Amino acid sequence: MSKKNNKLDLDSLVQGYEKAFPFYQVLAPTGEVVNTDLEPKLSDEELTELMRRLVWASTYDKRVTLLNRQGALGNYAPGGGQEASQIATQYALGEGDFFAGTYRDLAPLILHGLPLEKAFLWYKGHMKGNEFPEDFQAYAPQVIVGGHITHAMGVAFGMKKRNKKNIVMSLSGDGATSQGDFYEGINFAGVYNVPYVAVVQNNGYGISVPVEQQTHAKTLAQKAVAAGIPGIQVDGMDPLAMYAAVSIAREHALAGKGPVLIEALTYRFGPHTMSDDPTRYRLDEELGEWEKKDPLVRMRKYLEDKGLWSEEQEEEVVETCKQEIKEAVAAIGQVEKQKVSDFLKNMYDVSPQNIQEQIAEYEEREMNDNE
Ligand SMILES: Cc1ncc(C[n+]2csc(CCOP(=O)(O)OP(=O)(O)O)c2C)c(N)n1
Repeated sequence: MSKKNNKLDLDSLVQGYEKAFPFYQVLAPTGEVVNTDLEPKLSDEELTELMRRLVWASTYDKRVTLLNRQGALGNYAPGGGQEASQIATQYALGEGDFFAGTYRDLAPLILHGLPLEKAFLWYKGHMKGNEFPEDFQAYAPQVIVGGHITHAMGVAFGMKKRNKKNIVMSLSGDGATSQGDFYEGINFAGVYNVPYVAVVQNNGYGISVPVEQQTHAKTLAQKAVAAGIPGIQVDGMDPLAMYAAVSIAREHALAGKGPVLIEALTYRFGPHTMSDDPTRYRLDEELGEWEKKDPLVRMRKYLEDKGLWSEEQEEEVVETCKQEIKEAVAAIGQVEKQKVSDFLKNMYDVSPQNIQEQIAEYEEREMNDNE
């Protein structure tokens, strides 16, 4: 007897998923507005301020890359190319909103209020780089991939319980969506309907692993379906689209309607970190195609057409940023060197035997170093 029961077309079910996740864009790479409905209603001053921040972040990225190569700072994960998904998203937050990003998201963390010296100490692995002012609404940069999604959801849960009129926004990479913490975080956020906006910066790679080798899903936005929350896919090279997406998601969350997942399609122009060589896994042509979508180029064009941006304004931001960095580098030069023994002492309230031995060993070395 043959078994015939082929009424269910499973393939077409899967093909339907991606159609449900349209791609939102406001500014085309040429700087033209392609979606007036989504164009954010920002004043001339607010638009100019957004551009200032994009230029500041791009300058910061180039300067810190250079300082790293000169050995003046610790390791660095460049953000160039991702300015729209990092900076325009943070710009959409309100007073008192909480920011949770990764090792790549230091520029938006600084624009959220972290002093530059703290960021530089963090790169150098100094404990003081993790000591934040008590009222600062942000976590230290997360290095455990996906680890901060559950933490961010927890803060949002607390905000809801305390009836705060604020949201939490996390920035993560595509790699984070391959982690259990990501699913647990968005699932719990959905169950408890918390004010949380999870922005996934899909830059195409988790170090050298392309997204297609991380998941069979055609979009990362569709991962929201399993949690029963809205998921949207946005042009992550478009500052206005990213600003609009986070603003809309924020309003949704503040109206008590719960979390939103935003997938930003973006690209990192540089290496994963300064110890990575992207030419070993990416083609120059691919980089060239993404460079044509540069968020700063299209935002500059948009503002120039409105008479709101000039070369002089740009130069002023670049010089200010360089000066701020120079001063911060000088300031951290005055900070006492991080002792490894203090690091070890910070791990446990009561150190186990093996850690005590290591503390003693390092204390002896540090004493000898001082002699
Ligand atoms: C749990 C965990 N596994 C592995 C690593 C090593 N690691 C550091 S960054 C990275 C890739 C992360 O990629 P993605 O989330 O896409 O972020 P991106 O670096 O592209 O911003 C990996 C695997 C880690 N830090 N944490």
